[in-house]
Amino acid sequence: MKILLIKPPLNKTSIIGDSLIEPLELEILAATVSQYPCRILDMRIDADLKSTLEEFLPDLVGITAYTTEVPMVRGLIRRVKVLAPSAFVVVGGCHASVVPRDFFATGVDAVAVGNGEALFPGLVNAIARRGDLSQVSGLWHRSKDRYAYTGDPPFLKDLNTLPPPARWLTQSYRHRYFFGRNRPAAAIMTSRGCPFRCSFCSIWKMMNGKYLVRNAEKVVEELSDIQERHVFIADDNTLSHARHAGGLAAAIGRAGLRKCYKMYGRADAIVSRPDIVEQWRSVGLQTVIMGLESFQDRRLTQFNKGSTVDLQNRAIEILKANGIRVRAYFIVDPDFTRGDFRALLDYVEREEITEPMFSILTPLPGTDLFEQSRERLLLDRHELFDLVHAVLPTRLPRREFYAEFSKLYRKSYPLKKILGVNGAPLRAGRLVGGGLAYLKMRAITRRMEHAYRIEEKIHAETRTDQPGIQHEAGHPAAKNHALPAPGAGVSRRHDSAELDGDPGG
Ligand code: B12
Ligand code: SF4
Repeated sequence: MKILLIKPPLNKTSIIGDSLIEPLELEILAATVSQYPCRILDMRIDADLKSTLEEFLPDLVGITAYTTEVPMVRGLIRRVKVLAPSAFVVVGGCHASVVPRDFFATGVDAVAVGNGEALFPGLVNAIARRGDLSQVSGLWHRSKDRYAYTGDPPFLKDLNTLPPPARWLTQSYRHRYFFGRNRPAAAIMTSRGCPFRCSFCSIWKMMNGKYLVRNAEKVVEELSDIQERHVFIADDNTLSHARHAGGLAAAIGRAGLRKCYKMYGRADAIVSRPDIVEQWRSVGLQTVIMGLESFQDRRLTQFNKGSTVDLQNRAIEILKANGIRVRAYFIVDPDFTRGDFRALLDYVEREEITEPMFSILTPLPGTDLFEQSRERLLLDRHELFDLVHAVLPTRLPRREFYAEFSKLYRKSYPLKKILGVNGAPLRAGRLVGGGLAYLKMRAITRRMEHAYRIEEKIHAETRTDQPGIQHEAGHPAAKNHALPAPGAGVSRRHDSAELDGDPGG
């Protein structure tokens, strides 16, 4: 029983690309079935699907997909079905979990819902023994001309019983993974889920509202095996569990690990426990990524963020006082006027936020925001749900909206800042590195200005042959919060759906 796990290639239309992170989801899945020969093909780096299939001859091919990757993954499934007709093909991940039927037309053998650790070993064993797939919970599986649902997937209860991710399977790619200017960079998860309920976020839905943390010793053990000096902590929210965050920093300190960390953190957690921030700084915390989202309390309330602008400002001060870089994410509402764009830029300048990132408010399938705004969706192509396209109507004319959006980046990253001059003597290395970064940023902002052209092109090319975003969300985990629409991935045992479109690929 040979297993091939695939990370799809990068979208050609993707505008921002300042990181390439290891496919943790696939390494995590592979670790759960380590008794079988397994390979990971990261097509963002190695696109040679044909040779890999011909040489490895997998019995099972598992593919992961974000919403933006749906069209690409549909094509990929069809190619695998042609090149390796006898392989069982399963797709999973955060999009498959909320809109499983988006993959039915490809002829995929199964769509996995929810966290894969609990489901994958059962699925692999069932296929190896030609067993009954209806016994594997959390699966939409092909059965004659229908897809049958096997019922709610088992939810993760304890992260400490899981084996460490199978990083050896990405050994040949590892030097290529990076985050910003940190290369090579590894990724690790120390917790899963988030206790907050932001309306635009799908994470808490995916985890059924649960927030799980790992034992500090287990994390330190995993960190000790990581070769890279730069480590991106890919948790959704590391600092909100004070005991976990503090205990982890202490354990890293005791182990004497010398690494540089980047992590997500909320303003309220930072303000309530500045001592934990200090503790982390002393063990190598370099950057905190904060979803500040807005410069106005009323919008924070609207997003159900559970934070205030005052808290954010205090958190920024604490991080700066500790010499920790702040990468701050802001949401640009399609409703923005020119005045709003100006006010956001003023806020970024006033608070001296050196690494602001901007994304456009996007109702990702499975979120509360999707439920609230699905009737207003203007664009329905999956690729455009990349947070740099306005899929909802804009108040400003679209061209002007994108010009203003691009200006946010241009003005926030002037040449002087990218070169890191600030009165210090300019070294050759920094001049070259900074110069290249500046040119890259200019290219990105120019593409953003013309984002409306990309949206027109994608719409024209795909409107006729690919179904767009489904107006349905069906993750069983979301059933208490968002309303699954009729016919969507509902959670009754052995529910079924017609195969729609071409099943053969
Ligand atoms: C790190 C990260 C990134 C990294 C890339 C990571 C990578 N290796 O690809 C970077 C920074 C580049 C990035 C970029 C983007 N990201 Co991002 N990112 C994350 C983050 C924080 C962690 C990802 C991770 O490692 N998760 C850990 C793994 C274990 O979780 P998982 O992927 O869900 O996998 C589990 C299950 O889904 C399932 N599973 C997954 N695949 C498969 C396959 C099979 C066969 C099976 C059986 C099961 C299965 O089992 C896994 C184990 O439980 C998540 C948040 C999150 N918690 O996931 C957001 C998240 C994935 N990102 C998101 C978004 C929107 C984006 C961007 C569009 C944002 C942007 N404009 O830059 C881009 C899109 C990139 C693209 N390729 O299109 C959304 C995706 C929502 C969606 N519906 O697609 C998330 C969920 C955050 C959110 N706010 O909702 N991201
Ligand atoms: S946006 Fe961040 S704080 Fe809000 S629910 Fe998602 S992970 Fe939690």
